[in-house]
Amino acid sequence: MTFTKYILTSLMASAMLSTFHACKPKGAGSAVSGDAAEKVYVAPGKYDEFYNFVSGGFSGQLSVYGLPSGRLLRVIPVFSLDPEKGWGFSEETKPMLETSHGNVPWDDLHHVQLSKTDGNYDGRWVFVNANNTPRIARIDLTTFRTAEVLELPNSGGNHSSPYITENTEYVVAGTRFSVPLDGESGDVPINTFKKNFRGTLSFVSVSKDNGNMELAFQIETPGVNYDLSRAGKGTSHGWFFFSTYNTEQANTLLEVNASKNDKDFILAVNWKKAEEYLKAGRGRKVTGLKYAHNTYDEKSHTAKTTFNTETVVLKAEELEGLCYYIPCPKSPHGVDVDPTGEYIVGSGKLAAVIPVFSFAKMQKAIQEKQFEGKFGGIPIIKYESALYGEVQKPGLGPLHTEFDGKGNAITSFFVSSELVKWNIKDLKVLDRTPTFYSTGHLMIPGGDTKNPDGKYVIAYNKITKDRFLPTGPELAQSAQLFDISGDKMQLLLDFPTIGEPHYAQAIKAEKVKDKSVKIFKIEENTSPYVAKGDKDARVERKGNQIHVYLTSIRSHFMPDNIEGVQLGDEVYFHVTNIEQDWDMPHGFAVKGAKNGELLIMPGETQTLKWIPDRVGVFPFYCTDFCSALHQEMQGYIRISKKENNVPLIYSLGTNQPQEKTN
Ligand SMILES: [Cu+2]
Repeated sequence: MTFTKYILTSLMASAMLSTFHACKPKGAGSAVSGDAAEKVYVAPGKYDEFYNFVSGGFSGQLSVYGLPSGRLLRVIPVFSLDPEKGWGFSEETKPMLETSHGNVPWDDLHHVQLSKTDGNYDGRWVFVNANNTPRIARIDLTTFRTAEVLELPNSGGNHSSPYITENTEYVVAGTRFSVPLDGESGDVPINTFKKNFRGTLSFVSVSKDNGNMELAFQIETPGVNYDLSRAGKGTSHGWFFFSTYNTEQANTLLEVNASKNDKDFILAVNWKKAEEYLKAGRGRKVTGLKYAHNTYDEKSHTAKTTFNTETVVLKAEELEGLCYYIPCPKSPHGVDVDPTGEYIVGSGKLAAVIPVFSFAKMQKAIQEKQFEGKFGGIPIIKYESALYGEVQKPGLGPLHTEFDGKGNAITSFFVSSELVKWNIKDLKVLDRTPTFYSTGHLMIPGGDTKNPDGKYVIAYNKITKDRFLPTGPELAQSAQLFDISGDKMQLLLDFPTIGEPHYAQAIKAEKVKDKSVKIFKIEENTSPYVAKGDKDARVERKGNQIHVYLTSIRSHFMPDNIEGVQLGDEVYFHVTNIEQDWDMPHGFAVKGAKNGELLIMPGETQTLKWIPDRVGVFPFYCTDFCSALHQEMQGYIRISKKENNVPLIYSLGTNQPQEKTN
């Protein structure tokens, strides 16, 4: 087996090398045809047609591009500190990074899912996953800011996530790493994987009114690795499909030991049935857990963390009709459902074919019990009984498939570094085009919905040797845009990305753009630290805490001279931006602060904590260029020795009150 694996590995390696060599001669020069520039040119002052939400991978953030131009519009901080926006640095945003492990300042953001109504994007929210410390975040598309983060218990690497059902009933997360469950002792020998390690699938409900997430239930399964997943839709609505690997249940040298089986599984879950079992009280209540739920309130402009302690677990092997395995060659990555919901495509990253399963055949097989035994107590449907057919000789290393809405699928191939278009009905390959290089995920706008917009496909490439000007040892990973409106895919554009672009989604701009919040109304600001106008601006001492209630407006802070603070004090700058004008944030920074800046939107209050470490006079200033007199937007705070007689005073413009200050 090991020998076969090594042959396979070297075969792949040589295929990858030959891909590089084979592709280079027909590289950028010849791969781009004459009208490409015209097709991606968005004239100055014009808007793009799509918003493209792209995973930032190990940056922990989400980036937003315009399509077709590839212009970077915004980086939305989610799981990682972002000094540019003060995310995780202001007192108000710190709770958003809270977890059962404490404040975690980073994560690995892989997948992006736009909220759906009736199987189509509704433009309300984007959900993203944290792969390292398992979490799901919800970004509000009126503010383009992270509104909520929910930690997941009983999970070890939240990779198969955050996939969404047809009406955003649930955001679903399968654990990448099986682990001993949180409620039980995890202090077990690692080589007891088969006995003690379990896989969990988390179903997180989403409120239709405000998007709030709650962990509704988890399904406990045998210990395997979950990779990706997709909800059924249309005819298969009510089902969820998860790709698994390491069905060998290895706990060491997975590159060999988890690649032994010819087939792993797609796990089909009947989540409507799960709801019935829950109602019937068949779930097991698990207590003594700890997982964080962080929410950001745009009225108080403040995040809070609550810790949950319970969940309900359904044990798959004990509940008939809940789960079925479908064999799938070989270590599948993508499991993708076509726009009708009838066809389920498995992309085995070590497989030589692409299997397409039929939902109708699968249902028939279940009814007729066409099983080939069980795995961990869960029935395995016979491969042929669920199979619609195989795409033959598609390429090497299929990873992920999306749909063009015209009866075709496009699959990305990492090893042979290409996109391959094939017909869903007759499974014939129609077209193939090289990518530069080694594509992971691909994306068609709406490509996982009932109504894809089959105009473009984007390949998200892992390797970009020779595509951009050299920038030292590391080169930006890239997005590569192709026109798919004709029979042949046409390369249009490369653009660099932030971190590692795993998955991405794109939505028509008109579904989002008119809902954009432009300011926060100052009269609706309920922050306990707001200063709604200069009359509220003040400095107060509470023990060793100094609370500075600052207002900012073009082009001054009120107050801008502060004295009477002493070493040992903690200073809290509560800055309210009292502007009520779109695109008019102010920043705030103070010398020596072991912190980021604040970036405060119009009508918002944010707080910077600063512990002075020496005596002196310290300037603070606005960091975001706001007016012709931005350079004048500054102030001073004086720090005196402990036990002095400098009174606490503050002023703007008047040097009042005229206290004597030694
Ligand atoms: Cu300013």
